[in-house]
Amino acid sequence: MEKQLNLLKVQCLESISKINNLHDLQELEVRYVGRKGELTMILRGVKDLSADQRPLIGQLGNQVKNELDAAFAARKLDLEKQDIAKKLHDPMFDVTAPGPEIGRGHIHPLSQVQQEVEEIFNSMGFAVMDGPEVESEYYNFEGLNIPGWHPARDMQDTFFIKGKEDKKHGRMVLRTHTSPVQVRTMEKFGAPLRVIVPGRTFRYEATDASHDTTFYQVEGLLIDKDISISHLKGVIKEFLTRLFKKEVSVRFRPGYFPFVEPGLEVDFSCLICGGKGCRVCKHTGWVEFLGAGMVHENVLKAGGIDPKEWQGWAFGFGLTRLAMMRHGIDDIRLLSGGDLRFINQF
Ligand code: FA5
Repeated sequence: MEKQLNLLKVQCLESISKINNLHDLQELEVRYVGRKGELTMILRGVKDLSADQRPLIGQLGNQVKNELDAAFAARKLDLEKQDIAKKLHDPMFDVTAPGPEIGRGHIHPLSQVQQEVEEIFNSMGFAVMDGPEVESEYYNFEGLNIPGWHPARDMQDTFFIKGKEDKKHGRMVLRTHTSPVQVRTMEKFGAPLRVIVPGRTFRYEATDASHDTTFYQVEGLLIDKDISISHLKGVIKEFLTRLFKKEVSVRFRPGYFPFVEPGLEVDFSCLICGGKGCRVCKHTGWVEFLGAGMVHENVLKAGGIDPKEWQGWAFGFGLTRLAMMRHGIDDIRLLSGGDLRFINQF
């Protein structure tokens, strides 16, 4: 077997040196060192050798295999270099031709909808604001008329950040809504105000087709003189009509949020099932779209605005749910699932 191995090595090395194209080299490699190649066949006999012969021949077999692998790799590199050199001297080879196209990314469907929302509100005179995702308890709750003892805190049970605490602002939380930016903008700019605040929000929630622990909202805030709910209705209807480019049915219900008085819940007809009922609208035909109402006087005061002189309304809607409607997506979790087969459809 030792002789067989040495003979095979000499023959293979000689054949490698004579090969002058990559295709033949690959065939030769399969013939000698492939899974069913000659070397493998010889080595299959090792198990039948005597106990003292087995390690010696086994070792030689490995050595031959390593030498042949190295010889194949070296010859492959040589032939590739020759190939490139040949191409460069070929008058028909265009060195300036572009290489293979590099795959390009595209804007995430959520960001696409966010851009559309910003454009529509911009055109109605609203500025786009931003606020911190890790927020103080004060701005997320107290400043919005939700003190620590208030039962409404339970509606937005949330994630607290360990370790950071400050006397005035309390603990730090992952904001549960974009509403904290209401008091922040009032403090910074005073009245009158016309802003929207798109951003990421977090809740301690069990997930399902329409609920996630991380989702996007858009806050709207308008403070001026002689402002009423009818202005809110007009703005929401105009916004939805422009966004969906068709009449969407909107329904107003009384709602409770400690930072508005009176408070409203606004739903729109489910565009996934056309109002017939599906798992996204929980078989009701309506999708919970936004919470809204006239800004509570305690919130105006927290923002340094005199409630006797100014009024306003605020709303907050789920941008993620809007993106689902816009693109007919029937499970919210797909949007942050990172599956390229899904995301590349947009
Ligand atoms: C709020 O978050 C209030 N801050 C809205 C508000 C602003 C009311 C200003 C009054 C004045 P609510 O918890 O209902 O309200 O959430 C608003 C929207 O966020 C919902 O209508 C829904 O579209 C979306 N949303 C809420 N929870 C989730 C969730 N877990 N996953 C996805 N979207 C959600």
